Amino acid sequence: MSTDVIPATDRDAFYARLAANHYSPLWTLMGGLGPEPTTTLVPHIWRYAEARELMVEAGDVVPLEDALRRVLGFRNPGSLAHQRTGATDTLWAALQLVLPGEVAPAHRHTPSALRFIVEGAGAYTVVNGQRVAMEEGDFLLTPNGHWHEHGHLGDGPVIWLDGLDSPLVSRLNQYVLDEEDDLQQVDADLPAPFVNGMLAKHWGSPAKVAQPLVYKLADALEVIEHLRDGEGDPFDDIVVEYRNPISGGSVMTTIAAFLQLVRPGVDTRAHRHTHSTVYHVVRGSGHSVIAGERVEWTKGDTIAVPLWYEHSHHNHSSEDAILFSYTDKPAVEALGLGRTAASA
Ligand code: GTQ
Ligand code: FE2
Repeated sequence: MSTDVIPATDRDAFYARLAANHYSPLWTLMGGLGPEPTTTLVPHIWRYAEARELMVEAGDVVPLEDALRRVLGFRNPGSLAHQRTGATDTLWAALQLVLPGEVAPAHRHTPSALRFIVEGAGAYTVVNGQRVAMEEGDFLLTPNGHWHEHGHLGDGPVIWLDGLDSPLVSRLNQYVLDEEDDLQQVDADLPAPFVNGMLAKHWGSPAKVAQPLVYKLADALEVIEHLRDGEGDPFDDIVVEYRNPISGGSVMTTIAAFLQLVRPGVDTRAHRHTHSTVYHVVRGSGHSVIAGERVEWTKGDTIAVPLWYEHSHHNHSSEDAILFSYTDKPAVEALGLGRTAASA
């Protein structure tokens, strides 16, 4: 082995030969890596007043036959031109509008989906043959692989927040979609007690749904009420997790979901973590401080906190502030990448 210095041009020629023959010299690839996770994405708030107006306009501009699903995704302002990002690197967030009489046809996909109903009444979703009514404040699940379609038998628009792990699933090259022209056969005898219970028909065909698909706001608020006078979590105040009662774990393999009360007068401590979060304001108003910037929020607003951004929540009003949120924490932890740091 020679100890002579190799001229740079020879080195360039060598690198060109490596590339031409499909080799990667690791020592040229380590730039930009350091002890902290990084993302081009930024914290952002989509205000309901604006989003709702655009959503209603989409209702005029695009008939549902054309759109199939009238969904306005919240695209993170830090997304690169052709990047399939959502609100965060891993989580999609969107508003969806269904007008009376419309039907969004049946399909299934590998991303898991959740919905939080923001306004309106009379819409429903059918998940693996089970029809589930959508009422304001309901939290609904469409775990991956489950057939689903949406319809609306009532009056007036129904708008909900969609949350999916589709950016994560896309990065894994695993976004697979099956579409049907026909609507699903609705199982009249699948019992409604899947709503916050686990009574399933035992004879005949096996249950097509293995976990509850709906969680009512009133039930979650009741639990929060029991906890209100306690100490609360330093970073989130009074927070409860929607759980899968069968596994005891998160509602879906990749996504965990929460409802929290930030009590009047509360300032939570700041922290950051390697999972990212989408918050949606259910009631009241307040502000968060994200990476040192104050973000005021009120009912209907949706806020993205990409991974590793420091954040805290504040309610300086005299009313309760209720936030719904979901994260990719179960996915991040399953990969062994979970990490949290409290701020001083
Ligand atoms: O309603 O099934 O926001 O498939 C994105 C993809 C909603 C849905 C979204 C979807 C849906
Ligand atoms: Fe879907």
